[in-house]
Amino acid sequence: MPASYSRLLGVIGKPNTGKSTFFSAATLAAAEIANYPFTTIKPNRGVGYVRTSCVHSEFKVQDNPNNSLCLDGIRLIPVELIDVAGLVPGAWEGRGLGNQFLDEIRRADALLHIVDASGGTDCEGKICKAGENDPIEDIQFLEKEITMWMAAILKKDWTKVARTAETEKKGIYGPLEDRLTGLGIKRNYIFEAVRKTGLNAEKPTSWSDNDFLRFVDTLRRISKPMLIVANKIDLPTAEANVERMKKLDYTVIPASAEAELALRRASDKKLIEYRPGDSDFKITQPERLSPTQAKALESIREKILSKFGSTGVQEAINTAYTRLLNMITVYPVEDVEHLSNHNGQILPDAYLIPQGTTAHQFAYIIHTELGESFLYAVDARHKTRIGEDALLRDKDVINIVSTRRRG
Ligand SMILES: Nc1nc2c(ncn2[C@@H]2O[C@H](COP(=O)(O)OP(=O)(O)OP(=O)(O)O)[C@@H](O)[C@H]2O)c(=O)[nH]1
Ligand SMILES: [Mg+2]
Repeated sequence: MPASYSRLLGVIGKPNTGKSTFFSAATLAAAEIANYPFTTIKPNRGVGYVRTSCVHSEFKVQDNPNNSLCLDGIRLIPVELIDVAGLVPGAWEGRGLGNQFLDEIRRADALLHIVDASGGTDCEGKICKAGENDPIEDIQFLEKEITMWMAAILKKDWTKVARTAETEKKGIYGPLEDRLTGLGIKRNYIFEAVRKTGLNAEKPTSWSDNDFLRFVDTLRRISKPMLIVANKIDLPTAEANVERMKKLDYTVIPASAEAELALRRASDKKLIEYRPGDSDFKITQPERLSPTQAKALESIREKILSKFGSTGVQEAINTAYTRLLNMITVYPVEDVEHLSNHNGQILPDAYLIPQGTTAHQFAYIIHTELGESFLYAVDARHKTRIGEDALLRDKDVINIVSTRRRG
């Protein structure tokens, strides 16, 4: 299986909001779920999917997926998720499972913040009266925690770093990059944060404490983009909160992780026909369902699917990839006529790659050797030759022509 251009999604939030339920629903991997805070201590890693309509129907071919799955025209491309311990206020200073949690999201490229939209858990995840907790406060506190954690990492020797950067006239980018690579933060993110905040990178000693925090907060938004999963929408107190959250400047996906988990498990047992992200399901074996199960499924249909269009779990993962990470899907093939690889498998692979990737960069993503021996690419849809600098588009089917034969 070719290495996919993989990104890691961090499933985060305060305790008891449904992170592990979301993770389990998305990956069908086992994860402990319970109605009290800090059920998860050790992180769970698993594979979920980005859902996209497969190009095989457009090309009128039968495909043989290899690095991904294809369910009746829906291509599911594997992506990695990590479910971590809950975060409580003061985590950056070590409260709760604080720093341990934060360390686990170092490698995450984007964050799914699971919020209890029903307001039924307090700021530490303990059950409270439904509607009593304000999820908007949960959003704000979590962002602050992550910013403070990043600031604490940078602050340690900031004065010295800032002074040296100025006296040696080397600028602040190199030293910042050294300290931030462990958090998956690249130099271009640092450039962007400096530009957005309008701070003087040549004179970091002139930055006030407030400037410094503003810089770190901007850097967090750029390097760890986040969306809000407004979970537990099956509960009556959630709806008004979802509407309030949507008025703020966040991407908010209403969700019921519990409903998705029930549907995925029923589908896994072949009791229903349901693909992740579908807006409805079909009961295939009514005789095998108990009256309670049948009622629970009907309630999911009525209260969630018909009302919100889906359970939101798949939509959250897709939105993270398309909107937060700006990824597109491209299908590499070795034979433009048959859309196959050298084994004759048709449309075997679907790659998630960043928008703005050129044909030549794509060759490197597939294989270093293919990048090095790149000649040109062929767009299989239009049967046209495209140059190395051509930007690939979503759902492109691309053949890379190189000086070497692969096999
Ligand atoms: N009503 C409702 N309950 C949910 C939903 N998702 C999760 N829950 C419940 O919320 C509780 C906490 O779920 P978990 O998935 O363990 O939450 P967590 O965020 O991983 O919790 P910690 O690991 O303790 O931080 C459990 O009782 C779940 O059944 C949902 O969509 N709707
Ligand atoms: Mg958990």
